[in-house]
Amino acid sequence: MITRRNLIGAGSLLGGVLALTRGRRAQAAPPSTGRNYVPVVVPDGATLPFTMKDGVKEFHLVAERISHEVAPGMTINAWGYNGHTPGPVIEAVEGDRVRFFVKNALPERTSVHWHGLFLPNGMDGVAGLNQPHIEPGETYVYEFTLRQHGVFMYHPHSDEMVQMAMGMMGFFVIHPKNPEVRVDRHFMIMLHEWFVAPGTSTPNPNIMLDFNLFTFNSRAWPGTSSLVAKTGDRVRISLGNLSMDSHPIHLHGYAFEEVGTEGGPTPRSARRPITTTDVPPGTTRTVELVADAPGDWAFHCHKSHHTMNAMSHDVPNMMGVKQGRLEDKVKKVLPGYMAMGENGMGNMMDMGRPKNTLPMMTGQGPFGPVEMGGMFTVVKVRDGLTSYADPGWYVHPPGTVARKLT
Ligand SMILES: [Cu+2]
Repeated sequence: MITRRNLIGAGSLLGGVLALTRGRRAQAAPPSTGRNYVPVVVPDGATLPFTMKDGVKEFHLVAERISHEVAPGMTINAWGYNGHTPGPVIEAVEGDRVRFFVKNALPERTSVHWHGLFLPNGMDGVAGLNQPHIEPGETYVYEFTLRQHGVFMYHPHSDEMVQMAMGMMGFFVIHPKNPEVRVDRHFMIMLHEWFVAPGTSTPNPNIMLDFNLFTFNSRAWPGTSSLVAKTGDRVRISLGNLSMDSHPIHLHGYAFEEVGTEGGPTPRSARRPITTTDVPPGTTRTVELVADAPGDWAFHCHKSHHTMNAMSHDVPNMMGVKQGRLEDKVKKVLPGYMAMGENGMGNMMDMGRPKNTLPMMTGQGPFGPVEMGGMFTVVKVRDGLTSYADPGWYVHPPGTVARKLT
């Protein structure tokens, strides 16, 4: 069977000439304010450096194949930008004139769409519609003025089904020229879902529904870094989604307000306290809270299969079924067979599994196995921090931990 997957890694290396993107030239660049903002924090990721040239912020993006560690024990053949999936976060300020040099080092053509940005039509990046495709080996330049602020994204608009499934996407943060509030910590988390068949290492872009790997910044628990804040910090968390499903992201111990989407800031009159924000495909959601409750607070997608790593979804449902020695008998005819436990699956994670495949539910906490995977991390809030390095597990005040009675 011929599938799109067969094409991954098999593209032709067409030579190309440097071409400039067509489009109207915008008006002269305003004087740049440079870096007068609190930079975002990208757990397990990076921000994109820039250089100033005649009042324009210049950025370089290279679309390329990368080897990416999802968590210790699992590395995949992904596609991304500048060695990263998701690509590095672009940070700039409302009013900036920006110029992007995009080099295509992929085996197939690409383009970059600036998702949510107000810009000249010829800079919008839909290959074929707004510009020619960027062929392998070519470099294109995009240039425009940032006329808004908020949390936006960038991604290919050329064979985007394959390229996004392989990990090509990133945030584009435009800080306000005149910020309303000062934020102490602004975390960026790109949500994504993949299908990597157990025992293999190349994502399959053909999958439409049954994904088996769910990630925060292309990392799966227990490979996700904690989000660390000091008690009293004003914390912002931006979530972005270019996957095939919505992801309702939930924080324990707090209520937060949604302060912005990929369309811009949410008016104050429209904000309400919530504990879960649904992030549909093609959107960003930015939530804000004051970190006034110390502890280790779980932060995760609330679709329960999205906080698990790969499994065989074909296992029969054996909940409550007395299985006796059935599994041994079935294994004689089906050597790979593993029955679902009759009391659940929580104690089954020590069993063998294919190479380069994470345990389905894993991670150790201070009280035992956490039994999570995928889109899961921990917001760690502590009094009197002098550094935002991971502070380790929370030490609970005496008498504040649930205890065994009988
Ligand atoms: Cu989800």
